[in-house]
Amino acid sequence: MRALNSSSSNTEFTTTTPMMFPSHISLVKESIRLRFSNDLTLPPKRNDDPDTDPKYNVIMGNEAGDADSIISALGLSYVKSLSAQQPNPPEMDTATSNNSNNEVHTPVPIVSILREDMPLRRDVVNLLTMAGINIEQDLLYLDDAIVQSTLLGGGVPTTRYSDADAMNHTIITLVDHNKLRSNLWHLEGTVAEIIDHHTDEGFHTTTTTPNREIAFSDRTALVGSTCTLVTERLQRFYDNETTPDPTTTGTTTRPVDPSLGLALLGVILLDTVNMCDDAGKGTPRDDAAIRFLMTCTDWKRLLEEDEPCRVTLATASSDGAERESSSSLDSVRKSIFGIGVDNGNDDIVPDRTMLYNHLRDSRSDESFWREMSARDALRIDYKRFETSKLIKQEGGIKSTTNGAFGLSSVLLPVSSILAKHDFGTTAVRYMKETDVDFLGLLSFVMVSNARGGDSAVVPSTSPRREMLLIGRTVEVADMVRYLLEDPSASFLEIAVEEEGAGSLLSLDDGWDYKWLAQGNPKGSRKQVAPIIGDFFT
Ligand SMILES: [Mn+2]
Repeated sequence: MRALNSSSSNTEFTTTTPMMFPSHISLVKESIRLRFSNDLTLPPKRNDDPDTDPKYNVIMGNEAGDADSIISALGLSYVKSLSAQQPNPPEMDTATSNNSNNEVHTPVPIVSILREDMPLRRDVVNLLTMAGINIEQDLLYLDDAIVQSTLLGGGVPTTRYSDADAMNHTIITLVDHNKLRSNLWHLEGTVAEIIDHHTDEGFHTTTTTPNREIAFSDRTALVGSTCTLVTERLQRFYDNETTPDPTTTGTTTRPVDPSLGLALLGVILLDTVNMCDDAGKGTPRDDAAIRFLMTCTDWKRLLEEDEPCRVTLATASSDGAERESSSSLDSVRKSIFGIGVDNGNDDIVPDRTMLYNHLRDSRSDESFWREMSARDALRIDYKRFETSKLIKQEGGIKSTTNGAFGLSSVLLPVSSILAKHDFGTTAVRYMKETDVDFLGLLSFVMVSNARGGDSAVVPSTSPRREMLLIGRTVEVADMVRYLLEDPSASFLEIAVEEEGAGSLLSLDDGWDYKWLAQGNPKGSRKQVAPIIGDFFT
């Protein structure tokens, strides 16, 4: 029984024809499920040769688990599996390829959030569904039993291996962050690769170039999206893969799988605000990645009736509740690809503004955010940061901060957040739950500049950022002074929001809040987090 499963899972990963992206993703999950659900019931086998057992490379994004974190992990897994299928180029044959890191660890992407939180990520759900991936069946989530007990439990089942062997069987690749979250810190020694665009927190220093790619320098992200870094790897793979085409005198490159192309493109557009200059997120590297995906993806295949992804699109949500969204996705897909419009049939390319608008709207849908509970608004895009300072001494007053703070990104104006039922109590409870003494809400909304309702005129919009700080009274006052006066914070152009002067939020004694306007819309959490972190150190 075991031999059968073992050999079948081996052949699944050595196929020579590149699989579709959705098939790859669901097959990885299925093979993990088959392997571990059977093995868990088996008695220990002393004579197993650990070298013949599969080794895993768990690829995971950050704990906020936005579209970039989730899809860069899935995409990197596929790109890695493509590369592993390639034989060594001749000049790098056995004599010179002595890189022991080439040992094959099967990439296993996991969604770095709780399974129950996925429906809150409406942009991710829509994008993955359009790409033909079933978010309930095809994906492994952080809190799945199999992930907790095996992949992130220190390795494979301990009945079968010593701890050391188990560690050797699982390595971790961090995408879209560069420090393993604290509740997985026991796996710190297994982090083998980092692909990220946040400020380098200086951990896991055994990872070195090319296994440590952190595209961030001088308080600036060099790419707007980790998916751009994944796309660059995909492009390098295709650059190397160009093969002679016997039917012509030139060479041909297999086009990019359309499900992968759509997923990566969607995230890069979201993260760069469709390369909008005012938002200041996109860089030339993002632009190049967008152009590569637009031109080198086999878009036509996404629309062919008999393709697996096409079928999935029609049947992804067979369980009633989501059936309606499936058919509305179908019409979205039509608008993005201009189906029904005779465009010569040869140059089917997604309308990137349509794609961006659809994803942005599904994420920032105002009624969705307005109806969301205070707790969900806090946790939908939350990150916790730790600083080295555990006790802060200020003017002789010993504050009780533990130096950890949380930042929630929200897509509602602060005024709407404050109006949520029981927001103050909920926020303080959430701070205790996540063990932080200081919480920042970072609000980002697009405000319309257009006056009047002339539908022929495309309304212009501009980004607006605000902050809401909650913490101990002394801490909040010090933080506000620091943000207003310290030169390192000046580029954020912080001002006190006068509207918040009154008592809009009732907090317990010793707690306070402050509502701030941020003049510079380009300061996102990536810029704000290091500044607030500096305050505590
Ligand atoms: Mn990112």
